[in-house]
Amino acid sequence: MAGFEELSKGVIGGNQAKVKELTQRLIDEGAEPLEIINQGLIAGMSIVGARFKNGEMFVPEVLMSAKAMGSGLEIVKPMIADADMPSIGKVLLGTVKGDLHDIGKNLVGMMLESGGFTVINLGIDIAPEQFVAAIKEHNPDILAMSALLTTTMLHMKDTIELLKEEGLNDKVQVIVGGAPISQDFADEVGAAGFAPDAASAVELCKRLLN
Ligand code: B1M
Repeated sequence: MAGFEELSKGVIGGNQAKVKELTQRLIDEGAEPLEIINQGLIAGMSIVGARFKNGEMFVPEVLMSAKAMGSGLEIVKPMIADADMPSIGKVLLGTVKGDLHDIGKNLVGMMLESGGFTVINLGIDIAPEQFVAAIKEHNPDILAMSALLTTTMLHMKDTIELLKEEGLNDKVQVIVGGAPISQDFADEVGAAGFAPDAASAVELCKRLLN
């Protein structure tokens, strides 16, 4: 069916009105909701992720694309039973204690959602105890922590230590990211992975769950 490619282009261009119109047109023409999501919306967002990683697209454009994708999803979601919604894993996301930066974290959350993950975004200033309580409540596959300050990044270590104490380290894989974080730091604190940007975070989560 024609139209999926046009829909992905709408997502890539961050054009909410076009994405809404094309999504509705595809539904009217009898396209399956899951096809619209996979071959149109997610296909477009995957290209956005790759271009962002290569430096061909920048943060404001990616945010526009994520919003455009969201406006298409809003239309098709009610047509799909919750059990059929494609989710390839659950990610619990938050900025660590004492840290109020959330622009990059939210971008990571949007890209993960666009990549097919269920994301529970806890917000900012999340203490190790709050991460642990949320893991017990939501049972995620992955815990993704963000830190932008050299003073707060150490709370990632505290959280991983607390997970071990609580016997949760076998149940959830921890990944870390944010401007001051490196692969060396991730190794040092015992995280399962590090992602330097939002697109890499999606790739990393997919790799860890494979
Ligand atoms: Co702040 N700030 N800030 N700040 N701030 C920085 C981080 C800083 C580098 C600026 C500087 O001095 N050059 C500096 C940190 C120095 C350091 O520790 N080494 C700094 C400072 C010092 C401070 C304050 C202490 C300033 C003060 O009050 N004296 C204060 C601290 C407040 C607090 O958190 N307790 C503070 C406050 C703020 C604002 C509130 C004003 C605002 C935040 C608004 C908000 O987030 N809602 C702010 C901002 C905007 C910045 C800069 C300018 C931009 C950060 C940003 O959003 N970048 C920043 C300087 C800079 O980075 N140029 C700075 C865009 C974003 C898309 O990138 O967050 O790196 P980023 O996310 C990337 C990757 O890192 C990665 O993917 C994202 C997308 O590709 N990623 C992950 C991020 N999280 C991930 C999680 C993952 C995986 C990947 O999961 C595994």
